[in-house]
Amino acid sequence: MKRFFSILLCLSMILMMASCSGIKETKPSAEAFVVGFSQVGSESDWRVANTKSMATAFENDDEYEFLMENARQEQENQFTAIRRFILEGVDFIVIAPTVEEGWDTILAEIRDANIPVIIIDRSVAVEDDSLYLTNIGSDFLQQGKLAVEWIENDTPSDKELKILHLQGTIGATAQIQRTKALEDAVRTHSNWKIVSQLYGDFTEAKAYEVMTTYLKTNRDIDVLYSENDNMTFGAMRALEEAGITYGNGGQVKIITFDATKEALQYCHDGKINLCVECNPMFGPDVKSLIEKYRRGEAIPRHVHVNESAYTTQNITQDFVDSRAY
Ligand code: GZL
Repeated sequence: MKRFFSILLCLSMILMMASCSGIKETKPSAEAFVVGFSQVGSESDWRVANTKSMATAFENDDEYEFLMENARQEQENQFTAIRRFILEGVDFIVIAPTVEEGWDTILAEIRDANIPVIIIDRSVAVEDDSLYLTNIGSDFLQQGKLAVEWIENDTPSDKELKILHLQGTIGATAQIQRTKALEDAVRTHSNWKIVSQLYGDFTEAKAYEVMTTYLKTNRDIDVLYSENDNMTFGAMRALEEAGITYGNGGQVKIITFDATKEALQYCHDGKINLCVECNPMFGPDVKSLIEKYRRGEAIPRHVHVNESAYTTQNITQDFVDSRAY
């Protein structure tokens, strides 16, 4: 409703101006429930699919007006967008946080403006978790554990294993938890060794750059543990250019996270050994949580999306073709 009065004020000003200039203005839908969404960026295929899922969920419903701001992976850009949402008097705010730290102040500003907020995808590390209604997203630690379990089943317990670790955006929940799963496993497997941890920022370009540099002086790798598909695609290109084989029957076994259609195709074709799913398609779930809130119904504090892991052995071409992202 806050937005109604700010729109009314804007509208009356526009109408005054229009009456002078003769410009016909379409009336903004003052009755719409306005959702302001601060998205991480467009760094990966996963993110693009998540944005599409969120936009589709709200833009097909006249009851909602959906305002999305792309932060280009910068937390400061998220703060700017959120302060604009507050000024505009949106009815609800949804945040996909770039990193976990640094959210206490802005979430308090949102609370002081009496605007409800949901955290999606990654999490925030705040003193007072009553500052947001719920966090809907993946269990990233479980994703990492699925990958570790695959390595355990695939590797004789007495074989030395050299693991190259490609990390996503440092401080993002997906990076923190996928890294924790691997580091915990290395501590309990004396024959496993992380030969290096490279920073790929969840992007193909950065991963290609750091892998190319690394492979100039290091070639002795058994497993690539890559924290998202786009970094994996960059790493595959660097491995090819260095003349190092990978996938089924190759020198380097590849483990990747997200399970986008392109990665699953590589998996089906034997070029990637394991795809751990990270489901971005939860826009409808976010909308139904908001509708529960609007009806005054209780909302769970954490909502996990269901996910699996895929190998060359357990997927078919029809399965790959059927994938939505
Ligand atoms: C996971 C999401 C991660 C994806 C990456 O939920 O936060 O960010 O795994 C994306 O592809 O960049």
